[in-house]
Amino acid sequence: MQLATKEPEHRIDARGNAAREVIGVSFRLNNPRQRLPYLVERKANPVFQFAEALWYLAGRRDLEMIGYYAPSMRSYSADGIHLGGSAYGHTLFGPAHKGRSRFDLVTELLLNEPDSKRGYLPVFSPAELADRSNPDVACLAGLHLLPRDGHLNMVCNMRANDLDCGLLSDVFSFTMIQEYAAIQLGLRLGTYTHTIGSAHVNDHNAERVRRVLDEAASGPVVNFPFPAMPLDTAPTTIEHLLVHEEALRTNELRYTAQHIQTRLGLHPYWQQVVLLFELYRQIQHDQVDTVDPALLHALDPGLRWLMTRKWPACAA
Ligand code: 5HM
Repeated sequence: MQLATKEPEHRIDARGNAAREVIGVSFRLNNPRQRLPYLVERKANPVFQFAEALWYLAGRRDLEMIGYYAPSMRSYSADGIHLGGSAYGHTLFGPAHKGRSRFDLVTELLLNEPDSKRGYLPVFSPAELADRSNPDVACLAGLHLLPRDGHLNMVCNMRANDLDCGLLSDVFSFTMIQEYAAIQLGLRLGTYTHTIGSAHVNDHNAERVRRVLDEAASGPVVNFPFPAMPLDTAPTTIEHLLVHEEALRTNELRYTAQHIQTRLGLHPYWQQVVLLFELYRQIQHDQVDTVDPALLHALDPGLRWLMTRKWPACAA
């Protein structure tokens, strides 16, 4: 990050975005579960992070769901209904060969030969370049799953990454996909390696990035342990969660913390996500000045820390 702001290798202006760039950047997370930064200058939005991860895991590409959590994504949709290349879950979990997805093919391969080097999930497709006006060309080239010594390691290859806007949510969602894949393969979570071709910061974000870096460097660093995804997480878990997600997104239902904790039949890990969706429903649909404090109280301390900083109605 420091490189792209203080000592850029290049100045680029692709598609009207003036940016500073460094070519060929990579880093590794030894504990990919610690996927969220706790910084006041770069307020992560856990509601969006979980919504995006679930949208991917469910193989979706509809703007209706993801646009509710990130209205800015509407501008990436060519038809106002679907996302294109950035609907990574649709590419990974949708049918690819005789009704089986890329994810199915790779997990079947790795169950039979864990040492394989072939467990690659390609995402970027050359066909995306055929239309010069395509607003949404996949930034993710592919994800490489490498089971070794009982752990599932993953290498992520990105053709391009916006270090201010894209990186945070990409690392969150891809490590969630990694953890989900580890569970399906009966493995423990290994390392996560992120590689970027064009690592850049848009000029209009450079000042904020400088403030984020100053905060990270000056400390004290706030951190909260992120719990492990339950080992029984399966496609049906994602479907079940998304039934509640939709009911809250469309304002058809409203939940109390107690209802979420006692009536939905969800593991406490996933209850946290429904608590976030209900909080967001209160902010978006009820437009409350202050959210229900019982919901905030029921959140894990790390998620509460982020929500109270991100949303004024949670801080009141
Ligand atoms: O012109 P281009 O298609 O490269 O612009 C896409 C921009 O979105 C780039 O700045 C890219 O780095 C950023 N991006 C990202 O960082 C986009 C997506 C969605 O595919 C992403 N991460 N996941």
